[in-house]
Amino acid sequence: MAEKPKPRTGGAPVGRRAMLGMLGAGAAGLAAAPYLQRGWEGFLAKASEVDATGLTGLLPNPGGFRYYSVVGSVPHKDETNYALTVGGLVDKPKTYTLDELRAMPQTRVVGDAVCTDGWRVDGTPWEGVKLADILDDAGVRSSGAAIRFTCFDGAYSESLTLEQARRSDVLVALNLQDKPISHAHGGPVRLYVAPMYFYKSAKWLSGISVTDKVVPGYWEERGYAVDGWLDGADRDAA
Ligand SMILES: Nc1nc2c(c(=O)[nH]1)N[C@H]1C(S)=C(S)[C@@H](COP(=O)(O)O)O[C@H]1N2
Ligand SMILES: [Mo]
Repeated sequence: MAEKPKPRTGGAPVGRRAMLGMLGAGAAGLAAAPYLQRGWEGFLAKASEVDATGLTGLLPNPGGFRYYSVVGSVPHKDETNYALTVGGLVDKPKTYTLDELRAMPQTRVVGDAVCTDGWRVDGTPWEGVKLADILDDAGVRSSGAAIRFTCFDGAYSESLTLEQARRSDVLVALNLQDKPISHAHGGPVRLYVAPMYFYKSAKWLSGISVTDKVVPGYWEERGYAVDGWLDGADRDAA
């Protein structure tokens, strides 16, 4: 698979050592900030906001995950302002609040997170609403063939075929490792597509639109496979 080009905001690329130095300075500046209370993950999220190179994804993280975002800063959303809009080729377009998603039947999927950059976190429990249930509620029209996902970071997008989207191991996920998904991991709501590379699992999910054909997502427009199957995935599973 093609190597992921690291997003840049222009100017000369910053070397990894220089970047780590900048992070060190940033860490001192964070001492009085609430990020401290969020621990390592909060630090990584903040560091990434000040790191336009995206290289903070190279830092080790005790949880095994690395923080990715294609934009520098992402608004924080919670039950007071989160909304998931379902539309496109459906009979009943709908907008869900976070509380409405929490009140729906929850499914637990234990699966792997495998990034094309070479790191992985195996056997992680995710919980949330089956995407299939949301599609059933919306009433997908016969002309619908694929799903386009959009994100409140304002930049990322993803896609699945309708058949892939209806699998029982594809979640509109609310919990990760038995806790509400943190902002850094794409909370309060992200997609989790267990049988595919982790780039398919869009963070900060805000839109689900049924389309008549697959619209390639952010990384797919930049050379990634639209079908992101992991090696050994059961492609025919329901
Ligand atoms: N909105 C959004 N979703 C995203 C990404 C992103 O940059 N923005 N990166 C993808 C990639 S390549 C990976 S590996 C995972 C990383 O998830 P994490 O930051 O929770 O480890 O999110 C995926 N979903
Ligand atoms: Mo990734």
